[in-house]
Amino acid sequence: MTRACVDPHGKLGFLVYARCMKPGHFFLLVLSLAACTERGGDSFRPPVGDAGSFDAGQTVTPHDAGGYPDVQRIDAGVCTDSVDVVFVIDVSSSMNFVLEQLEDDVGMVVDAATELAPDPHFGFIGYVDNHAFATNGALEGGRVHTQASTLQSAFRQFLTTYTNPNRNPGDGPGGPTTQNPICEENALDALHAAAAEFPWRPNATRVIIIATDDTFIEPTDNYGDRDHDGDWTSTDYPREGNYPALHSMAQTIAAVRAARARVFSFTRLSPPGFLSRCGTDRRLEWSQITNGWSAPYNGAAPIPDSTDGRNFDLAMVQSGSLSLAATISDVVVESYCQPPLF
Ligand SMILES: [Ca+2]
Ligand SMILES: [Ca+2]
Ligand SMILES: [Ca+2]
Repeated sequence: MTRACVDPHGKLGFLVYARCMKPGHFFLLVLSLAACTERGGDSFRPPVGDAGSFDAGQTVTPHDAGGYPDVQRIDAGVCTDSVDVVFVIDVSSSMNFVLEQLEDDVGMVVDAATELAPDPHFGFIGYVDNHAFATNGALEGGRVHTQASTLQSAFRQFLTTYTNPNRNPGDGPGGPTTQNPICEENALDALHAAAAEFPWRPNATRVIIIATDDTFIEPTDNYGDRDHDGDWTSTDYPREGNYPALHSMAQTIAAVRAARARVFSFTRLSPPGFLSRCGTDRRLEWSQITNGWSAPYNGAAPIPDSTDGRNFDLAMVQSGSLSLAATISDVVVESYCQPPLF
């Protein structure tokens, strides 16, 4: 006899057997059936909160579905979540390859999400030392994209308008160029905006994807203060400007958690070679570019770990050994109908 938990979308969650039952096996079967009953087809997909790699043979811990008004699991056999995914992308000048890969392949992500549930919603925030939503989408004043084509246009437009001339997205297309005096980029305020300002739907599985090759600073520091002297008005290269860090990492994580979203990040696990490094000064050491993503930041657990997400190696994306779109599709599928553990 073979029993299977089948989720509402037809995926086999797990297989159990009981042909010649020994007492211990029978106990296992009872546990398995109980899990099927309690959690429907989701029960045996591995949780996505582990920052490490998956082990197909690992013991799976059921997710806690309770306690949040927008997470309905009354009938655990039926999950009717929609899918909301926001891309938060560092569009500073070393990040061309990410925008180009997304422009080429984001259709794969849209297709994977559509397979989970019809009508997925997407957003895109580009950031350097400040940020902006791409507003050429179909809904909600353009912040919500419903198809690959408008996302592709937005990735290309940000590449041309902000990445290549070193312009900050929050300054708009007419903002000053060559405006990025320290290497750290303002991921926190961009993530905070994704959490707090994207029009998430009440019953959506919510995923935030961030890609960056550096760490960030916190209030009351200022991204435009090149030499950290409390003034940001020097106009010699690399020009200063007033780009205050507005949210701490703790505030940003709190906002993501309040939005019931997960953050999956693509970041470097070690500093780039000398010739590939950001050419300006920096606040934190090169060895600290992992901080907040795959390593603690001022002693606090990194953002993906704190939001039931996971970090991936951006260097592998750059070298072509990890597909950005396939990996994003995978984490969206893994997250679907799995209430985040926090
Ligand atoms: Ca940069
Ligand atoms: Ca910067
Ligand atoms: Ca200064």
